[in-house]
Amino acid sequence: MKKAMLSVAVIVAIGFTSCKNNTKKDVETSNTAVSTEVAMISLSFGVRGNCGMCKKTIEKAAHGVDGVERANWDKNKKIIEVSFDDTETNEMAIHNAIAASGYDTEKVAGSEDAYKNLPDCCQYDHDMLMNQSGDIKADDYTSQGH
Ligand SMILES: [Cu+2]
Repeated sequence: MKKAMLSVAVIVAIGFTSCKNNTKKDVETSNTAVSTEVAMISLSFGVRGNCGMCKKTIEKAAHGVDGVERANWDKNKKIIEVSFDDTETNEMAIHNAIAASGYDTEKVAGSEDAYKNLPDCCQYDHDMLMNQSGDIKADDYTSQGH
């Protein structure tokens, strides 16, 4: 009889231990999720363009870069906001992809061949001002540091 009681106690003890282990695992998983988010970088830079079709082309080009999670071009301000995983890509890769689709960014001139193939309404003026909000100036942008 005493022996039976003892084995019940042992089983209960094992039960508690495995519960504790499960809890610990959950905590570790959520820590990993947090550190993934820290690797995301968000920034914005000037891109020339005219209309909603330009917006589609520019954003599609940005999304074509592996690691880009979000791309939103503002046709009034001539600014694109991008979020990307900096372990997978970098800012210049996004500039280059947009330039290859025919659009000037503030660091890379757009491909002339791609520009010629854009619809007439999209053939923007190469002298167009970028970053028209006044919120983001070229100087502020550079001082974001690298
Ligand atoms: Cu357009």
